[in-house]
Amino acid sequence: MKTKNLSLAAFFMFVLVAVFAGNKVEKVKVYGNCDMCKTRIEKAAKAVDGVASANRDKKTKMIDIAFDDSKTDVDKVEIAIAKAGHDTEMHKATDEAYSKLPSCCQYDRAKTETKMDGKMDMKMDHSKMH
Ligand SMILES: [Cu+2]
Repeated sequence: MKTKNLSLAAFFMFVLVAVFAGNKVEKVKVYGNCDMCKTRIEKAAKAVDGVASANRDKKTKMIDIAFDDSKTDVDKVEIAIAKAGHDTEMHKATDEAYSKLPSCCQYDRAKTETKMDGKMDMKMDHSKMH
């Protein structure tokens, strides 16, 4: 009976290792506004091969990404999100991808832009932009 319990315990250990091997959860910040953004971001993350689930909290802007680290990594997921038009701390969306977002989804990225090209010119003439 004792050996049976031991082998049972060993079996469960094996199952646990098999289930959790290669599975990682990472939390990263993704910029966006509304529920449409949330859906778009999660869809982009889940489209990456190896991603099991993605859940973004609208309030904290943090996305939980569960993925198989033998197949993908956070970098790849963040690049996919950036391609969908949303900035992450590590990967910025291109202006083109950003401009394709519906206007309600064009989150405030003034700060990140300043960081990106080092432009500190606040006297920019906005009338020329329209
Ligand atoms: Cu949106």
